[in-house]
Amino acid sequence: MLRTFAVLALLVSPSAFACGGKAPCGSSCDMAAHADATAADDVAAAAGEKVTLNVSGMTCGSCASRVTAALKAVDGVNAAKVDHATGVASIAFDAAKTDADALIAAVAELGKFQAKKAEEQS
Ligand SMILES: [Cu+2]
Repeated sequence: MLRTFAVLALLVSPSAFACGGKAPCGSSCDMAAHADATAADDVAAAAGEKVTLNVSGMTCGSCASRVTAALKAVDGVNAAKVDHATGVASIAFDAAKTDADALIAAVAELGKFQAKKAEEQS
């Protein structure tokens, strides 16, 4: 558990970004986006409305980092966490400032990934 957290911390820390400017998937790093990623990683503990998106097109941790950074750059996002292996993006946001459609659009703007709202679990 502690180890998992350490790995996650490495993934989201710009200085520790493993690809050094060249993501393993062949796309270049967007370091500006990484620097912008100030929102929290703990979605469950964050305030606001929660939404889960399914993101397709991610092939590695660098992809997940780019999607995470794009989500966190959206005004009103309190926390975001993205898993490239499952394609699941969890976001906590202020419903007065943004909505799921804006989050989906932010992912689409990266050009490489497609997001859609996960099926509601009831
Ligand atoms: Cu990648």
